[in-house]
Amino acid sequence: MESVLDNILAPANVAPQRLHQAMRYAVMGGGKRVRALLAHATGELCGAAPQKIDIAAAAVELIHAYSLVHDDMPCMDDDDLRRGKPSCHKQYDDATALLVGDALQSLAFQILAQPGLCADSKQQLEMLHTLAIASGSRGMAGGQAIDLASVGKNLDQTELEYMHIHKTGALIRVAALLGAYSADQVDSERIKAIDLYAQSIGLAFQVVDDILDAEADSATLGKTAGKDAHSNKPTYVTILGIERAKQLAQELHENALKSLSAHGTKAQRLTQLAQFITQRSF
Ligand code: GRG
Repeated sequence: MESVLDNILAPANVAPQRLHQAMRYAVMGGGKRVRALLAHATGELCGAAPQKIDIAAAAVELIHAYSLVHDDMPCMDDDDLRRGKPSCHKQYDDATALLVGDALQSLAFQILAQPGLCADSKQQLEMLHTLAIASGSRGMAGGQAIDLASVGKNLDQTELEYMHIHKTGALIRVAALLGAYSADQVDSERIKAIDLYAQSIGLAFQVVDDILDAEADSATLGKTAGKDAHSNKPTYVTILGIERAKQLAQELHENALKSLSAHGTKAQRLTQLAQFITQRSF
Protein backbone atom coordinates (compact mmCIF):
# COMPACT_ATOMS: atom_id res chain seq x y z
CA MET A 1 0.00 0.00 0.00
CA GLU A 2 2.90 2.35 0.72
CA SER A 3 4.20 2.09 -2.84
CA VAL A 4 0.69 2.26 -4.31
CA LEU A 5 0.00 5.50 -2.41
CA ASP A 6 3.45 6.83 -3.26
CA ASN A 7 2.73 6.39 -6.98
CA ILE A 8 -0.72 7.93 -6.75
CA LEU A 9 0.35 11.11 -4.94
CA ALA A 10 1.89 13.90 -7.05
CA PRO A 11 5.66 14.21 -6.60
CA ALA A 12 6.69 16.74 -3.95
CA ASN A 13 8.74 18.74 -6.48
CA VAL A 14 5.77 19.34 -8.78
CA ALA A 15 3.96 22.68 -8.40
CA PRO A 16 2.30 23.62 -6.14
CA GLN A 17 5.19 22.10 -4.19
CA ARG A 18 4.06 23.04 -0.70
CA LEU A 19 0.61 21.50 -1.19
CA HIS A 20 2.04 18.33 -2.73
CA GLN A 21 4.62 18.02 0.05
CA ALA A 22 1.90 18.45 2.67
CA MET A 23 -0.34 15.86 0.99
CA ARG A 24 2.54 13.39 1.12
CA TYR A 25 3.21 14.34 4.74
CA ALA A 26 -0.42 13.54 5.63
CA VAL A 27 -0.62 10.22 3.79
CA MET A 28 2.81 8.59 3.79
CA GLY A 29 4.85 6.94 6.50
CA GLY A 30 2.23 6.33 9.11
CA GLY A 31 -1.07 4.77 9.83
CA LYS A 32 -2.01 1.17 10.42
CA ARG A 33 -3.68 0.94 6.98
CA VAL A 34 -6.53 -1.02 8.56
CA ARG A 35 -9.00 0.13 5.90
CA ALA A 36 -6.65 -0.87 3.07
CA LEU A 37 -6.05 -4.28 4.67
CA LEU A 38 -9.78 -4.72 5.02
CA ALA A 39 -10.37 -3.94 1.34
CA HIS A 40 -7.67 -6.42 0.37
CA ALA A 41 -9.08 -9.11 2.64
CA THR A 42 -12.63 -8.81 1.27
CA GLY A 43 -11.34 -8.44 -2.28
CA GLU A 44 -9.31 -11.62 -1.89
CA LEU A 45 -12.35 -13.45 -0.48
CA CYS A 46 -14.33 -12.42 -3.57
CA GLY A 47 -11.56 -13.25 -6.03
CA ALA A 48 -10.73 -9.69 -7.13
CA ALA A 49 -7.47 -8.78 -8.89
CA PRO A 50 -5.00 -7.31 -6.34
CA GLN A 51 -4.13 -4.32 -8.60
CA LYS A 52 -7.78 -3.35 -8.73
CA ILE A 53 -8.18 -3.71 -4.97
CA ASP A 54 -5.12 -1.46 -4.57
CA ILE A 55 -7.04 1.42 -6.16
CA ALA A 56 -10.16 0.92 -4.03
CA ALA A 57 -8.01 0.56 -0.90
CA ALA A 58 -5.99 3.67 -1.76
CA ALA A 59 -9.15 5.70 -2.38
CA VAL A 60 -10.41 4.84 1.11
CA GLU A 61 -7.02 5.56 2.73
CA LEU A 62 -6.93 8.97 1.00
CA ILE A 63 -10.38 9.85 2.32
CA HIS A 64 -9.30 8.63 5.76
CA ALA A 65 -6.10 10.74 5.67
CA TYR A 66 -8.12 13.81 4.63
CA SER A 67 -10.52 13.26 7.54
CA LEU A 68 -7.63 13.06 10.03
CA VAL A 69 -6.04 16.26 8.69
CA HIS A 70 -9.31 18.18 8.98
CA ASP A 71 -10.20 16.57 12.31
CA ASP A 72 -6.94 17.79 13.86
CA MET A 73 -7.48 21.43 12.86
CA PRO A 74 -8.18 24.06 15.52
CA CYS A 75 -11.79 24.47 14.32
CA MET A 76 -12.45 20.76 14.96
CA ASP A 77 -10.58 18.58 17.48
CA ASP A 78 -7.55 20.87 17.68
CA ASP A 79 -4.84 18.25 18.04
CA ASP A 80 -1.11 18.81 17.58
CA LEU A 81 -0.05 15.17 17.28
CA ARG A 82 -0.99 12.61 14.63
CA ARG A 83 0.73 9.37 13.68
CA GLY A 84 3.56 10.21 16.05
CA LYS A 85 4.42 13.54 14.41
CA PRO A 86 3.07 17.10 14.36
CA SER A 87 -0.38 17.16 12.77
CA CYS A 88 -0.53 18.62 9.25
CA HIS A 89 -1.64 22.15 10.22
CA LYS A 90 1.15 22.29 12.85
CA GLN A 91 3.81 21.18 10.37
CA TYR A 92 2.46 23.49 7.63
CA ASP A 93 -0.38 25.92 8.37
CA ASP A 94 -4.17 25.92 8.62
CA ALA A 95 -4.82 26.99 5.03
CA THR A 96 -2.48 24.31 3.67
CA ALA A 97 -4.07 21.65 5.89
CA LEU A 98 -7.52 22.65 4.64
CA LEU A 99 -6.35 22.33 1.04
CA VAL A 100 -4.60 19.01 1.78
CA GLY A 101 -7.91 17.55 2.95
CA ASP A 102 -9.79 18.96 -0.04
CA ALA A 103 -7.20 17.72 -2.54
CA LEU A 104 -6.93 14.25 -0.95
CA GLN A 105 -10.69 13.85 -1.16
CA SER A 106 -10.68 14.82 -4.86
CA LEU A 107 -7.76 12.49 -5.53
CA ALA A 108 -9.66 9.57 -3.96
CA PHE A 109 -12.53 10.03 -6.39
CA GLN A 110 -10.16 10.73 -9.29
CA ILE A 111 -8.39 7.37 -8.96
CA LEU A 112 -11.61 5.44 -8.44
CA ALA A 113 -13.17 7.11 -11.48
CA GLN A 114 -10.25 6.32 -13.82
CA PRO A 115 -11.55 4.99 -17.12
CA GLY A 116 -11.33 1.23 -17.50
CA LEU A 117 -10.84 0.41 -13.81
CA CYS A 118 -13.78 -2.00 -13.99
CA ALA A 119 -14.84 -3.92 -17.08
CA ASP A 120 -18.41 -3.15 -16.06
CA SER A 121 -18.73 0.65 -15.81
CA LYS A 122 -22.00 0.27 -13.87
CA GLN A 123 -20.07 -1.52 -11.15
CA GLN A 124 -17.45 1.26 -11.08
CA LEU A 125 -20.21 3.86 -10.76
CA GLU A 126 -21.65 1.84 -7.88
CA MET A 127 -18.25 1.95 -6.15
CA LEU A 128 -18.03 5.74 -6.57
CA HIS A 129 -21.58 6.20 -5.36
CA THR A 130 -20.98 4.00 -2.30
CA LEU A 131 -17.79 5.89 -1.38
CA ALA A 132 -19.48 9.27 -1.84
CA ILE A 133 -22.33 8.32 0.51
CA ALA A 134 -19.97 6.84 3.10
CA SER A 135 -17.80 9.94 3.26
CA GLY A 136 -20.50 12.60 2.99
CA SER A 137 -23.13 14.10 5.27
CA ARG A 138 -24.93 10.76 5.58
CA GLY A 139 -21.69 9.06 6.51
CA MET A 140 -18.37 10.19 7.95
CA ALA A 141 -18.81 13.98 7.62
CA GLY A 142 -22.28 13.68 9.15
CA GLY A 143 -20.86 11.63 12.02
CA GLN A 144 -18.25 14.30 12.58
CA ALA A 145 -20.99 16.95 12.72
CA ILE A 146 -22.84 14.93 15.36
CA ASP A 147 -19.57 14.46 17.26
CA LEU A 148 -18.91 18.22 17.33
CA ALA A 149 -22.46 18.88 18.48
CA SER A 150 -22.25 16.29 21.26
CA VAL A 151 -19.43 17.91 23.27
CA GLY A 152 -20.56 18.33 26.86
CA LYS A 153 -23.83 16.44 26.25
CA ASN A 154 -24.98 13.28 27.98
CA LEU A 155 -25.52 10.86 25.11
CA ASP A 156 -26.95 7.43 25.81
CA GLN A 157 -25.43 4.30 24.26
CA THR A 158 -27.84 4.32 21.30
CA GLU A 159 -27.00 7.94 20.45
CA LEU A 160 -23.28 7.28 20.81
CA GLU A 161 -23.59 4.24 18.56
CA TYR A 162 -25.47 6.28 15.95
CA MET A 163 -22.65 8.82 15.91
CA HIS A 164 -19.90 6.23 15.54
CA ILE A 165 -21.70 4.17 12.92
CA HIS A 166 -21.37 7.31 10.81
CA LYS A 167 -18.11 8.93 11.94
CA THR A 168 -15.86 5.87 12.02
CA GLY A 169 -18.01 2.94 10.91
CA ALA A 170 -19.06 4.25 7.50
CA LEU A 171 -15.52 4.36 6.11
CA ILE A 172 -14.57 0.98 7.56
CA ARG A 173 -17.73 -0.48 6.06
CA VAL A 174 -17.06 1.06 2.65
CA ALA A 175 -13.47 -0.23 2.69
CA ALA A 176 -14.83 -3.76 3.07
CA LEU A 177 -17.49 -3.23 0.40
CA LEU A 178 -15.17 -1.65 -2.18
CA GLY A 179 -12.73 -4.53 -1.79
CA ALA A 180 -15.57 -6.93 -2.58
CA TYR A 181 -16.90 -4.77 -5.45
CA SER A 182 -13.42 -4.93 -7.00
CA ALA A 183 -14.25 -8.48 -8.07
CA ASP A 184 -15.79 -8.94 -11.54
CA GLN A 185 -18.61 -11.09 -10.19
CA VAL A 186 -20.15 -10.11 -6.88
CA ASP A 187 -22.22 -12.67 -5.03
CA SER A 188 -24.96 -10.88 -3.09
CA GLU A 189 -24.96 -13.36 -0.16
CA ARG A 190 -21.22 -12.87 0.26
CA ILE A 191 -21.63 -9.09 0.14
CA LYS A 192 -24.29 -9.35 2.84
CA ALA A 193 -21.92 -11.35 5.09
CA ILE A 194 -19.06 -8.92 4.46
CA ASP A 195 -21.31 -5.96 5.22
CA LEU A 196 -22.46 -7.48 8.53
CA TYR A 197 -18.85 -8.29 9.44
CA ALA A 198 -17.76 -4.72 8.59
CA GLN A 199 -20.54 -3.14 10.64
CA SER A 200 -19.55 -5.14 13.73
CA ILE A 201 -15.86 -4.56 13.26
CA GLY A 202 -16.37 -0.85 12.52
CA LEU A 203 -18.10 -0.34 15.83
CA ALA A 204 -15.58 -2.55 17.64
CA PHE A 205 -12.82 -0.35 16.20
CA GLN A 206 -14.36 2.71 17.86
CA VAL A 207 -15.03 0.97 21.19
CA VAL A 208 -11.37 -0.10 21.27
CA ASP A 209 -10.32 3.44 20.27
CA ASP A 210 -12.21 4.78 23.30
CA ILE A 211 -10.60 2.17 25.58
CA LEU A 212 -7.13 3.04 24.26
CA ASP A 213 -7.83 6.76 24.62
CA ALA A 214 -8.52 6.09 28.31
CA GLU A 215 -5.75 3.55 29.00
CA ALA A 216 -2.79 4.07 26.64
CA ASP A 217 -0.22 6.86 26.53
CA SER A 218 0.38 9.36 23.71
CA ALA A 219 3.73 7.83 22.71
CA THR A 220 2.10 4.44 22.10
CA LEU A 221 -0.92 5.90 20.29
CA GLY A 222 0.97 8.49 18.22
CA LYS A 223 -1.82 10.93 19.06
CA THR A 224 -2.85 12.76 22.21
CA ALA A 225 -4.13 10.23 24.77
CA GLY A 226 -6.99 11.09 27.12
CA LYS A 227 -8.23 13.66 24.61
CA ASP A 228 -11.89 12.64 24.72
CA ALA A 229 -12.29 12.89 28.47
CA HIS A 230 -10.39 16.19 28.40
CA SER A 231 -12.67 17.58 25.71
CA ASN A 232 -15.73 16.50 27.68
CA LYS A 233 -16.79 14.11 24.92
CA PRO A 234 -19.02 11.12 25.59
CA THR A 235 -17.24 7.81 24.88
CA TYR A 236 -17.99 4.11 25.40
CA VAL A 237 -15.75 4.27 28.47
CA THR A 238 -17.55 7.25 30.02
CA ILE A 239 -20.97 5.76 29.28
CA LEU A 240 -20.36 2.08 30.07
CA GLY A 241 -17.22 2.04 32.20
CA ILE A 242 -14.01 0.33 31.13
CA GLU A 243 -15.02 -3.29 31.90
CA ARG A 244 -18.36 -3.13 30.11
CA ALA A 245 -16.68 -1.37 27.16
CA LYS A 246 -14.16 -4.23 26.92
CA GLN A 247 -17.00 -6.75 27.06
CA LEU A 248 -18.81 -4.89 24.28
CA ALA A 249 -15.67 -4.98 22.09
CA GLN A 250 -15.52 -8.73 22.68
CA GLU A 251 -19.22 -9.18 21.78
CA LEU A 252 -18.76 -7.19 18.57
CA HIS A 253 -15.70 -9.28 17.73
CA GLU A 254 -17.76 -12.46 18.16
CA ASN A 255 -20.59 -11.04 15.99
CA ALA A 256 -18.06 -10.21 13.27
CA LEU A 257 -16.73 -13.78 13.30
CA LYS A 258 -20.28 -15.21 13.22
CA SER A 259 -20.98 -13.27 10.01
CA LEU A 260 -18.06 -15.08 8.37
CA SER A 261 -18.97 -18.58 9.55
CA ALA A 262 -20.17 -19.76 6.11
CA HIS A 263 -16.81 -18.88 4.52
CA GLY A 264 -14.48 -21.05 6.59
CA THR A 265 -10.73 -20.69 6.04
CA LYS A 266 -11.29 -18.53 2.95
CA ALA A 267 -12.11 -15.71 5.35
CA GLN A 268 -8.94 -16.22 7.39
CA ARG A 269 -7.55 -12.75 6.72
CA LEU A 270 -10.82 -11.15 7.82
CA THR A 271 -10.70 -13.25 10.99
CA GLN A 272 -7.13 -12.08 11.63
CA LEU A 273 -8.11 -8.46 11.02
CA ALA A 274 -11.03 -8.72 13.44
CA GLN A 275 -8.58 -9.99 16.04
CA PHE A 276 -6.11 -7.20 15.32
CA ILE A 277 -8.81 -4.53 15.54
CA THR A 278 -10.16 -5.74 18.87
CA GLN A 279 -6.82 -6.61 20.47
CA ARG A 280 -4.67 -3.76 19.13
CA SER A 281 -2.69 -1.62 21.56
CA PHE A 282 -2.21 1.45 19.29
C1 GRG B 1 -13.22 15.92 9.31
C2 GRG B 1 -15.05 15.10 7.76
C3 GRG B 1 -14.17 14.87 8.91
C4 GRG B 1 -14.25 13.70 9.54
C5 GRG B 1 -13.39 13.28 10.61
C6 GRG B 1 -12.54 9.94 11.29
C7 GRG B 1 -12.82 11.26 11.82
C8 GRG B 1 -13.90 12.01 11.17
C9 GRG B 1 -12.13 11.79 12.83
C10 GRG B 1 -11.04 11.11 13.50
C11 GRG B 1 -11.24 11.22 14.95
C12 GRG B 1 -10.92 9.96 15.60
C13 GRG B 1 -9.59 9.90 16.26
C14 GRG B 1 -11.81 8.96 15.59
C15 GRG B 1 -11.54 7.69 16.26
C16 GRG B 1 -11.43 6.55 15.34
C17 GRG B 1 -10.45 6.81 14.28
C18 GRG B 1 -10.99 7.12 12.94
C19 GRG B 1 -9.16 6.73 14.55
C20 GRG B 1 -8.10 6.92 13.56
O1 GRG B 1 -8.05 5.83 12.68
P1 GRG B 1 -6.81 4.83 12.70
O2 GRG B 1 -6.49 4.42 14.10
O3 GRG B 1 -5.67 5.81 12.18
O4 GRG B 1 -7.06 3.75 11.71
P2 GRG B 1 -4.32 5.45 11.41
O5 GRG B 1 -3.42 6.60 11.77
O6 GRG B 1 -3.80 4.13 11.92
O7 GRG B 1 -4.66 5.43 9.96
